[in-house]
Amino acid sequence: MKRRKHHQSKRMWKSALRHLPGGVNSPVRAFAGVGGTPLFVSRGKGSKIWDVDGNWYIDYIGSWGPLILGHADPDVVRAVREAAGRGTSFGIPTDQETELARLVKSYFPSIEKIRFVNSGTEASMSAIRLARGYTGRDEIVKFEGCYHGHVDALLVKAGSGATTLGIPTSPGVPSDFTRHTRLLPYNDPRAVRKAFQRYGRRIAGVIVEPVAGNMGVIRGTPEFLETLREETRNHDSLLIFDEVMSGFRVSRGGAQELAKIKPDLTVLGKVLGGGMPIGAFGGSVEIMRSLAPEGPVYQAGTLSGNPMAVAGGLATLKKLKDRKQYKRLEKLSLNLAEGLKEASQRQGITTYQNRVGSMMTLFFCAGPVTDYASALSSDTSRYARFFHSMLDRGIYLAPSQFEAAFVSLAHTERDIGNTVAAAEEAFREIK
Ligand code: KE4
Repeated sequence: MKRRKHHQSKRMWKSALRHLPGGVNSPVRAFAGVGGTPLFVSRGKGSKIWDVDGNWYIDYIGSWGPLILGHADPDVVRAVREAAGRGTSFGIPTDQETELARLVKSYFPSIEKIRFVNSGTEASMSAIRLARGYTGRDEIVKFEGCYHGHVDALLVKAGSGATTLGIPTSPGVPSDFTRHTRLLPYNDPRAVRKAFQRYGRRIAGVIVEPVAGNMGVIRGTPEFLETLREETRNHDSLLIFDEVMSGFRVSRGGAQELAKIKPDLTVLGKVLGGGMPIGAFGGSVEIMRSLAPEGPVYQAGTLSGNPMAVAGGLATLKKLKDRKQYKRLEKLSLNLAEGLKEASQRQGITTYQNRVGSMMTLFFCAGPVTDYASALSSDTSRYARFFHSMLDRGIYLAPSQFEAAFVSLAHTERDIGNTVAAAEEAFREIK
């Protein structure tokens, strides 16, 4: 196998390190979880990306979830280009924001009103404030290994980069800011019932990834999610589903559609913008009317509902309307998962796979992986060797064991076959 050259990436990395903290604008891109020098990308098209040295890769990150249609989808690019030509931002209402709201509501019946923001973090942060303002309570419950963006009050035993970098609780967050954040183990209905018994009436809301993707992929069990719904309802707390990653991804209506559970608030992002900066949170009219300017809970944003982001979102979500798109994603993803499992078995490598639709994680442990503790039992150094062995073979996976891999509608059966073949060689190499 021809070793790939990365001279330009190395040169750019040196320069980036002089100007950007850790050389990146988001920690997980720095390869801290797998070692080595990050690649610099020059362009993407469909399922492929090209680095600045001209090497191409089949991409399973897809910008960490947004690119369910693949890179540079022609309809998305055209829509964003045309929006830009009409003006990049106004800070004045546009009808397209209302059109996107209507389209999201048609996919998420639990959402009667929605507010657009600029990132998943902003959406989670705003949903927490709204839950506290609406209920008049302070306590928020989150789960170990779940990540809801870098929100001060939620950066406790967060997943994603915070796990990859081993920062269970970030410095810079005063203990006063997390005093009202209660942490419970994921997928533990008993712990949920106990918590509500002890302080249910003080809980403003529970925020959860119904399909977790930030400790690697772990599905919330039906009993866990149903217990959350029952206990929050019985104690007049709000159930907040963070579907930034799972929304429009695991199903057109997200994890709530699969689980048939109606949360009080839903947090969205990623696919919502098709690669453009956007987030959103929404719920019943009754709750959302507490939000400024209708109600007293303040929330605002210069670029919220930005025309180019909204255009990218409309173009993306319109292409997801036909459910057969999810049938195709399921077929491709199942083939990939099966292929990887069989290859690891043939090579005698212990792996455990979690997959929900087109998001999946191959854990390097015996499993089962059902919560943060079992995810952490994975052999991260073996994952790192696998990651680099796959990279050398033109397959770009998440540079961390505690992330998800995403299949897009631009991936082909040939991509999947090539990926499984590369994995067979990589498993052999890391034995
Ligand atoms: P952003 O602020 O990064 O747009 O969204 C935060 C967020 C909220 N909720 C969930 C469930 C999320 O997965 C995320 C962000 N996900 C990570 C990937 N694990 C983003 C990648 C990164 O931080 O660079």
